[in-house]
Amino acid sequence: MILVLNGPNLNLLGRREPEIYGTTTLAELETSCVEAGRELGVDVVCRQSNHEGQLIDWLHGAASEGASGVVLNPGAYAHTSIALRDAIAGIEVPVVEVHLSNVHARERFRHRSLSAGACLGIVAGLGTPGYRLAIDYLASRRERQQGG
Ligand code: CA2
Repeated sequence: MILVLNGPNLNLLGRREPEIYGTTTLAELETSCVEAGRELGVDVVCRQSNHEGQLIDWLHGAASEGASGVVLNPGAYAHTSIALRDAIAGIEVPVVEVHLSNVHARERFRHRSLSAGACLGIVAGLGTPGYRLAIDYLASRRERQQGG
C-alpha cells in the first residue's frame, strides 16, 4: 500500500489560486492517485489534514498500516516544521515529498524545505502529475525490493 498525505490548505485545491495550483480538486487528485495505483497493482490510500500532529501520527502509523511508501505534500509545513522532518526521519518507510508548484520559483520563504532533507526524494513544479510520478517510483522500488 502507498499512502498519499496532503497537508494544510490542500483541501482548497481547484477552488482558489488556479493560476498557481491548477483547477484539479483534491477529490479528483485523490481519485487519479488511486487509479494510478490500480494500474500499477498497488493499493493507494489518500488522506488530507490541516493539522501538523495528524500528519505526524499518520507518518508514525505508516509501517504498521502496511505502507511501503508515502507520498507527502506537506504544504507550508515543509517550510516551517522541524517536527514533521523529525517524524519523516524517524520512520523506516520511504517518503517522497511532492509540491504542485515550483517552490524555488516563488517567494524566498518557500525555497527552503525543512522536510525535504529527510525524504528519499522530491518532486516540485509538475502539478498533479507529480503525484503519479512519485507513486510510480515508490511502486517500482517496492517491486525491486520484493525481487519481483
Ligand atoms: O506547491 C505546493 O504543493 C505547496 O506545497 C502548496 C502549499 C504551499 O504553502 C507550499 O509552499 C507549496 C499551499 C497549499 C495551499 O493550497 C491552496 C490551494 C488552492 C487555493 C489556496 C491554497
